[in-house]
Amino acid sequence: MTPPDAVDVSRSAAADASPDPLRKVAVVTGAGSGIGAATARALAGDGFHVVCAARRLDRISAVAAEVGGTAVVCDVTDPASVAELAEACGPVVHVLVNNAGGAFGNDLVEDADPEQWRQMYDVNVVGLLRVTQALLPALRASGDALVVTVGSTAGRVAYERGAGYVAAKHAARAVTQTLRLELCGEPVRISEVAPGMVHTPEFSLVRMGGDRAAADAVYAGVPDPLRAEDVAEAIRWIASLPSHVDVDELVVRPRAQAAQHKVHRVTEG
Ligand code: 8X3
Repeated sequence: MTPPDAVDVSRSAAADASPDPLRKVAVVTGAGSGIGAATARALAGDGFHVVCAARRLDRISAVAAEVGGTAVVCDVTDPASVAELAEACGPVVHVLVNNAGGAFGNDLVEDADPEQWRQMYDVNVVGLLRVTQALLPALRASGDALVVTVGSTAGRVAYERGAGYVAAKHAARAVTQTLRLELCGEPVRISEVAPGMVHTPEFSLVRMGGDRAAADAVYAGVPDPLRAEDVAEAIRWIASLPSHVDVDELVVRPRAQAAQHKVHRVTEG
């Protein structure tokens, strides 16, 4: 059964996502948890009607209900699913936050699984491409749009056991930079927010294949990693700026992480 706050795309084709024409529409992918869910809350707090897109209906339904938005089930690696998202969003979208992504695996290059690399490229890069392509007509139609890529400090520097994710996030940055060049002169701002160490419930757990101890070790002793809300606030701020202000790139790290390998950790005893 479709929950009341979820869009059943088979019955609501081409319907406006926002029931209130005065509210701007923001679409957030990967909105079921972490940075995506926090971004949905932040943008809703600024008055946007937020389309919460992700694979897990239960998660996005809960977030959408909380923010008074719309839940749309979407897998950014599936072209048909992305087409359904675009249809559900309607003809006008003001903000797109390409947040869906993730790291899979923690291996040296010599041991890495090519299939995991393919999956990372598909979700972090091709997914970004698919959703942007699908929503670009609606973004243009707004006359004043913003596309935010949730990138990573991994898109700036390499680190051991991260090559597949590092490569994907470098690629996402390249796509974002290219899009800014190609849309120059159009009413679409293009930004990348690149977080460093963010402690979310799922990111490191997924990367470590469900190994809770290994996931927790990533943040061990770090006094205050970023929270999803910190990154969401950066995105909300960018969206709140006047139309002529394009924040090309914004790197956000916790105070305890001066660089990718320079992390202050407090050891007990
Ligand atoms: C997440 C940051 O340091 O795990 O995008 O690559 S890091």
